[in-house]
Amino acid sequence: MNYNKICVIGLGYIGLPTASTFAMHGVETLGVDITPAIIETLNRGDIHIHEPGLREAFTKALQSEKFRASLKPEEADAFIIAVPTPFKGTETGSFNDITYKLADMSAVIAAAESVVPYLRKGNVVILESTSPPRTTIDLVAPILEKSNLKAGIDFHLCYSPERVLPGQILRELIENSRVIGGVTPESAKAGADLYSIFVKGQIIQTDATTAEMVKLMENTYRDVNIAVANEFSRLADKFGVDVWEAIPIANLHPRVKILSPGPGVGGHCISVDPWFFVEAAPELTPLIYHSRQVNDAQPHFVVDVVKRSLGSLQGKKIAALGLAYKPDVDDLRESPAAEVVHILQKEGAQVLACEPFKPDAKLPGITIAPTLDDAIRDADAILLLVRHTEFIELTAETVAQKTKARTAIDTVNGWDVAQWQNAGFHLVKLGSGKPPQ
Ligand code: SAJ
Repeated sequence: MNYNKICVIGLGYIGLPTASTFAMHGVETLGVDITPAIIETLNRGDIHIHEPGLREAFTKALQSEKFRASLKPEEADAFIIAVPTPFKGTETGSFNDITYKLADMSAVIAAAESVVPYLRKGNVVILESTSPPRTTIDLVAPILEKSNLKAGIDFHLCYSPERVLPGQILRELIENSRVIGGVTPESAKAGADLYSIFVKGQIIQTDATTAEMVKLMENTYRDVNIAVANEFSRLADKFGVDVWEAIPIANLHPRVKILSPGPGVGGHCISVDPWFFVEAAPELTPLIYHSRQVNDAQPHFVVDVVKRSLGSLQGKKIAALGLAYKPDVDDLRESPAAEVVHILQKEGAQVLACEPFKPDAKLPGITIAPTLDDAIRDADAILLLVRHTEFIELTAETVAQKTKARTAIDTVNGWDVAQWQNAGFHLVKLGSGKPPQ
């Protein structure tokens, strides 16, 4: 199929890099978003998100005169829907003794509805948003069919998940393998033709529900793996074993790949997606459910370690290093580090946080110090929550000169115990087999 013009609906972390990449590859691309401020920003040549390489890619897309941004779709050869699918704020479902979160599909519904007036025979529509199984067939197809065109007959419909890692989106969009699930094999083929414009990795064609499951399986597998790593770290503390030594040894086994323990699992993907399976079939997913519970409980576990390290939290001043959901990104969504800070404060501690990637972030109830030095100066303890390179490269001697704290708690294996002890710190490391008494 020939693609002269496409419409990308949703210009966030995935939509904007995807639209820019298509435009850079010579396809006339209309980027659509419902937020006027985003459209204004883009049309004046600026971008609203931080992602390495995105500014350069977007500038190239603009210079090629192939990219425009608008509040409304237009007729096009293909429509790509890349809008968020978070979970609903307060509404939950329940089954037996478990309560689970529900996917909020309102943005997908609105995006599909916005395409209806512009849908023509022979078009291709692709859903990229992470979605519960059968969303493409049961939710999106009926909406698009309000156009009086039939999915798989008059127009092609596919599900193709994004699988890129924040921080490496531009490179991974092109190099990663891509799965395209069609409502018919012809739809999958049409979707594969579209992405082959820039994808250099393998393009695998399958059916839409398989593609939806593949995406959820990938992130669920990672969540379950991290949950077991977190349990291993608790067990290691109990048995006097250093989990940071034990995991790399176990991983020497050719068929074992245990991920790293930490303060919990955050972000808008891994901490969210497993719930889509639980919501779809709570009776079939006890392991997935309990893994979510383990990872969600990890911030409480960290607070308990801090409490035991300091005797009590009441009135204690704690410098929390890192608020992002993972190392070297500025994304604070669903961050376990922020959750740790909230719980510490609830238990009476006074926390000053430091987030070098977003020093001016506004998180309700959390005070962010302008600099690392300000955060640690008067602290009773320093708590390392995110493995940002800048924190890992700190030397204990330098820190010792800038703070009155002599207790440090490392939840991510960022610091060397001997080095910090030599500089006069009592360093407690999560999972090191030497938990505070
Ligand atoms: N984490 C650990 N231990 C680890 C690895 C991660 O505690 O060993 C934590 C991180 O600190 C973070 C969370 O897990 O809080 C998630 O981080 P991540 O790097 O595992 O994943 P994301 O959410 O940034 O991106 C994932 C990726 N999925 C997989 O690697 C299977 C990415 O490829 C997907 O595109 C993305 O989800 C998505 O959008 O679904």
